[in-house]
Amino acid sequence: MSKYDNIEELEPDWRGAGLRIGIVMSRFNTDIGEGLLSSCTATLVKHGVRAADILIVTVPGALEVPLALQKMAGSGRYDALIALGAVIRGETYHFEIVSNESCSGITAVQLDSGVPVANGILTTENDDQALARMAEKGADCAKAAIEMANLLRRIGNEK
Ligand code: INI
Repeated sequence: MSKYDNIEELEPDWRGAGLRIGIVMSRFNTDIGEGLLSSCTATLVKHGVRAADILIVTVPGALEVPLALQKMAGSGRYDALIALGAVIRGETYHFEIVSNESCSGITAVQLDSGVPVANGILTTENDDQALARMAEKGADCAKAAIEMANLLRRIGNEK
């Protein structure tokens, strides 16, 4: 039950067995993307997701991520999706446009489709900040995707 008397609470469930996960990675900052991807896939597998149930696709940049996610969400084949990439301020004059448009597109996909999308597009001032954050961010996204897939299966089927 829960720590609140007589009130049911759905606890986070990080068991990944049987879940089908799609990952879209931006290749724009490949080293960061690969770092995000390796910690993300390792965490998915550690939590029980089968390698055969994961599909990785790559796109040129963060602005292409939402469209690939939208196509995957519409296929009905995935319980959750994960967006990975990095937008680095030092490398672009249109940092705000790329990061904001990518982020709002990713949010739109999950709200329009009902398929959860974990957002692992890092937005940083420089390479060093992205390198420092990539391992934790990739793992966080793996756990968020599993948790949200399990949560959405349970909401509406309580008790
Ligand atoms: N794409 C990124 O993923 N990260 C960036 O830092 C970046 N910068 O710096 O511009 C970036 N731009 C490319 C963009 O996402 C598109 O691929 C491009 O505009 C073609 O549509």
